[in-house]
Amino acid sequence: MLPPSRRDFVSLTVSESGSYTNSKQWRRQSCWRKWKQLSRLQRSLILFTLMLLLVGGITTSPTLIGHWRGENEYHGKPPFVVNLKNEYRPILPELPSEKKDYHRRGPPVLQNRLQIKTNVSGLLGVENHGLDLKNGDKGGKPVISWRGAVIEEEHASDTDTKDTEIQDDPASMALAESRLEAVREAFRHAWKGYKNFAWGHDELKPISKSYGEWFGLGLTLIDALDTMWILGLKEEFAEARQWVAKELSFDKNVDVNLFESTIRILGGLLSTYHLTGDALFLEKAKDIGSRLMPAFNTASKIPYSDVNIGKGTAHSPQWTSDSTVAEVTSIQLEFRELSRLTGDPKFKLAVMEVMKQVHKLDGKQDGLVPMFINTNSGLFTHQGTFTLGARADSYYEYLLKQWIQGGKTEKELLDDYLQAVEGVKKKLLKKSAPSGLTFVGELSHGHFSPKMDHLVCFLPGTLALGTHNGLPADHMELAKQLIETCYQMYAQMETGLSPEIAHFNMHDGSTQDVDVKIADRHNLLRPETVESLFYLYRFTKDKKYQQWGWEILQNFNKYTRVPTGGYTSINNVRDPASPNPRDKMESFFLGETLKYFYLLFSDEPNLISLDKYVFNTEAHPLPIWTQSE
Ligand code: DMJ
Repeated sequence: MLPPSRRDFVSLTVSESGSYTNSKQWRRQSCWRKWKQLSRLQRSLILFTLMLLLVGGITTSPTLIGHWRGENEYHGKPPFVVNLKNEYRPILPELPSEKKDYHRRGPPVLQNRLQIKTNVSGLLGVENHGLDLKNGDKGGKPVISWRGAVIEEEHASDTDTKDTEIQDDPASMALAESRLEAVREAFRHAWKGYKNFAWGHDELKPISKSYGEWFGLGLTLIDALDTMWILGLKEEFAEARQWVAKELSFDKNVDVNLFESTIRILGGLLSTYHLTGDALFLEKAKDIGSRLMPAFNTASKIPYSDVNIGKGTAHSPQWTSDSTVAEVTSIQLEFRELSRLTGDPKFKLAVMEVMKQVHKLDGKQDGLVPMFINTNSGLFTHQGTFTLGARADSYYEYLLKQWIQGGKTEKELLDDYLQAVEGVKKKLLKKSAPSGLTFVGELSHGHFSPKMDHLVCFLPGTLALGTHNGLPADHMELAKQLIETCYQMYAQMETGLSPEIAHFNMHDGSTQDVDVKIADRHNLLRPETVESLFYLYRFTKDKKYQQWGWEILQNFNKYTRVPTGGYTSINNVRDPASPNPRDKMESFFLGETLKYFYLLFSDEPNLISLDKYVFNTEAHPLPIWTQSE
């Protein structure tokens, strides 16, 4: 781990107007250079004079003293200062216009609220309005950080390489900012479509300018909340928050899928609560979490797939009493966090019972799990097929992430994860021809299939995260090989966009690595490759990962952007002349894909530090618990 950066300003840039002013950055650069050219004595003298002025100013300014004592209109809660322009900002009182509505104030306060040692009961119901409160070591009064998006020098950086030079280079900074702005612009465009044609509904249908319902719960809006916060889209966030406060009700006679509503709705509400400190989101999270609990009332304690959140009843799909393995093992991060926040262990106990059973279950091969599990018997069914793709994928992801969330203390989770990675290497990993790309295939009753879902592209990111947390270095090597493959799944297509499923050629004499069956040529705006590019860039600082992501974003803009607002999934990534829009923008495009693009293009390692947060499988960051909890 490298010594932390000693920069004094926040590198997150949140531009109110959306316009980028290059000249300001140049001015800051040259000031900084001049400062560095001064002698130590000169710097000390200047700092001493500034200190004198500051102390003098504080002791004679009743307004500021009032702020610190809480004697103001915030009823004892000090305000926080928006750092909108990537500038060092001294302690200043708030702008008058920002005092009216804290939701308009941005910027994202990304301090992990857990790791600042606020106790659980203290968190409940508290509205700290974006304040960055740091308790003193021995429970003393909180100290206020005025630095908005949070960068504490003493906190370790995510990256293993020195990135200060990269950030100091004006050309790199300008490039990064223009890409970040491109992501904000893409988000605004997607949001425009959603707002105009699908407001409050689950999904935008951008071509027909209408909407689709899945659960009837405003899925896209909830999934996108923390993305807006992270991107600094204050007005959009405020409007969405208003909808959650006024319109969102879970008291509805509707069947929802346990997994999908947990990762998108419960996960989205919990992470937004953590980022904003706004108790509204915690209240909503408690409500939906409680309403999902009937799913666990089964003979085996393996949950049903569907719950009626109005009636409090749950059931399997009509055609089977099975649940999907990935679904029942990828709800743990969210329910565990809900227990921690509410102090009610029932949520955690229910989901950990599932993990305990799956841990002991027969039918795994080298740590690899089948795709189905029966809610009556609690046993794996349809055994014999092993994949890292659909129906199993996030089981592996959540083994590692639960271990990280819990402070790396739950050994069974780690053991299962490590064994599974060895299983992947032994049974599923092969090389393609002619280029020798490493890919993860599938096993069906002993027969290897060179089929790889785009969903598998979560794996490089997860492997890299494991190495970052002390797991073997060869996981990182594998991650680098696999992300190259995932990138090639885009680059080798005529549109530069990946198909849903690729088949890799393995025989000598092949002229191309990737084949795509006609039925697999669609692209649903999925996030997994961008997600992994983000992890790989965060940990290596290798610019090629940003470059690959940039190419992908441009191709999304070229082939999936709908002029009247929104982005659409497409049917044919092999036909640039006619990609054939499907007329659907999945909620994860805003919840995950655009968020990971933004984090990928940001050079700020503390913009959602991976040492403080763990992302759920829908890209909603949840706090890593400290050892004492
Ligand atoms: C998301 O809902 C989640 O990432 C899930 O784990 C897999 N499928 C989609 C995105 O592709």
